[in-house]
Amino acid sequence: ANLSQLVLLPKKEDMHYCPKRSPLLSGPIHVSFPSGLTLAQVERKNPLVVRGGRYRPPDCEARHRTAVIIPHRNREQHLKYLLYYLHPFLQRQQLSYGIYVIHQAGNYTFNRAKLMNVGFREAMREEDWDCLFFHDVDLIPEDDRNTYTCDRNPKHAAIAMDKFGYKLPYKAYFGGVSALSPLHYLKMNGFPNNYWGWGGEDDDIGIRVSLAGMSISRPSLRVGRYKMIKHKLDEGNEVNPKRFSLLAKTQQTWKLDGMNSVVYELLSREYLPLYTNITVNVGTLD
Ligand code: BGN
Repeated sequence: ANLSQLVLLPKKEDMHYCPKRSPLLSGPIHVSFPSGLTLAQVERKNPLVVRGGRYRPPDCEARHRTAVIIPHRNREQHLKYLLYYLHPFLQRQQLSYGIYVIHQAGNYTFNRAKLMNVGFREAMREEDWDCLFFHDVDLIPEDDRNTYTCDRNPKHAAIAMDKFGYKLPYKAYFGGVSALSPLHYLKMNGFPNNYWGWGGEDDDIGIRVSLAGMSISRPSLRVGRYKMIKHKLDEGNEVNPKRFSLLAKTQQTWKLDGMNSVVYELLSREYLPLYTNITVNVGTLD
């Protein structure tokens, strides 16, 4: 036999792994928002998704286990469209995955970053995920070569959003969709808990990445494309006037405030057909 062929043969125990590059990828996705779409239709289109929004490829062993964490309140329409696109997208990438929606109970000011900390803890409690995607509910990926797996450094995935003309709005931008391994997440003490309302928390997270000695990895502009579902600024998520002063102090606060200090009350955990719904009381600014 040809020696080089023998050497290149996969090891027996690796035989069943999915290929390194999924043969199911199709590249650019045309994103539109069909009116009248229902969650029941999304369920029917994804027969292999099981309780809690989990999936594993049917005919090979996934190389990656990714949890998608989506902070949420009063955005049922956005969530429906995101699930409609995200489930088939992740399946084409041959990932083993789970989708977690972290729902902030009550009407107090929204706290996106703290909900991410809750999502991290509650997802890791259930399974040994090797990558977490922190995902805004209103961003739809437009190219399935934007793989939902982690890099050696924290990854900013939403680098080309339609509302910013498909380029970064500024160099340090870390908002929208980002991907961190559990090790990355703990190294930077997770995300801040004290940003209430819109703005700044993503910049804080970006600063934490570098304070923890890591850098930001990014996909190419060609594949890191997202369409944002248009909406008005939500009630209960007003622009946070404290964001500038909080950001100026990140260097002093990141080790004290974050994953090591997050306090919340878990109200419910529901295993729905398309996602795990975690409802939480994150408290108020004291
Ligand atoms: C920035 C916001 C981000 C937001 C982006 C894109 C702040 C902090 C003061 C500089 N940062 O200006 O949170 O994601 O715009 O909209 O407001």
